[in-house]
Amino acid sequence: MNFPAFFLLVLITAALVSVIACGGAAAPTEVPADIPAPLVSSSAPDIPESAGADSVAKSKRARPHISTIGDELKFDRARLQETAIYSVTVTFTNASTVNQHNWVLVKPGEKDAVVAAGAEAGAANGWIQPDDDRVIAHTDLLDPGESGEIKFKGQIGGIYEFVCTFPGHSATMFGEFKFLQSGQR
Ligand SMILES: [Cu+2]
Repeated sequence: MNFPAFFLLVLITAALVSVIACGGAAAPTEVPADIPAPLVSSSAPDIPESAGADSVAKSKRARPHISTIGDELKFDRARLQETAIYSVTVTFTNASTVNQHNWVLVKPGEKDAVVAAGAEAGAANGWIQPDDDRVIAHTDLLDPGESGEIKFKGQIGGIYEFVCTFPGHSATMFGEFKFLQSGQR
C-alpha cells in the first residue's frame, strides 16, 4: 500500500521536476537574448588573445621610453635594459622647456669620442658627425617639448651607452643601455 503511494509521489515529483526543467529551459531562451550582447563585447578582447603568433612577435620588439627630467640636463633613466631581441623602438621625449636635446646610442666606450666628433660637426648636423660608425642609432635633435622615435636592431649582448651630444650636456646626460642575450640575467 505504501509502495503505490511512494511511486505516485515519485511520478509527481518527476513530472514537476520536468515541468520546472522545461519551464527553466524556456525562460533562459529569452535570457540568451541578453547574453549575446555581453558575449559580443567579451569576444572582442578575445581577438588579440587568439592572435598568439602576433603577441609572440610583439614580445621581440621592445619599446622603451625615456625623457629628460624637466629642464635638468639629465635623462629620467640612467639605465635601459633589454634582452637580445629583434628590434627596439626608443621614444625620447624632450621635457625641457628651454633646451634642445638628442638621444644617441653608441657602441661600448665610445660616448666621449662621439660627443667630441659631434661638437665638431656642429648644429647643422644636429651635433652628430654624419656617418659616425660608432653611433648605433639616434633621434633627431629635438626642440623643447618635442618627442622623437628611433628604431634599431637588437644588439649583441653588452653594455652600450646613450648620451645627448648637445655641447655641454654629455657630462650629465648619459646612461647605459644593456643588451642581454636570451637566458642571461
Ligand atoms: Cu641635451
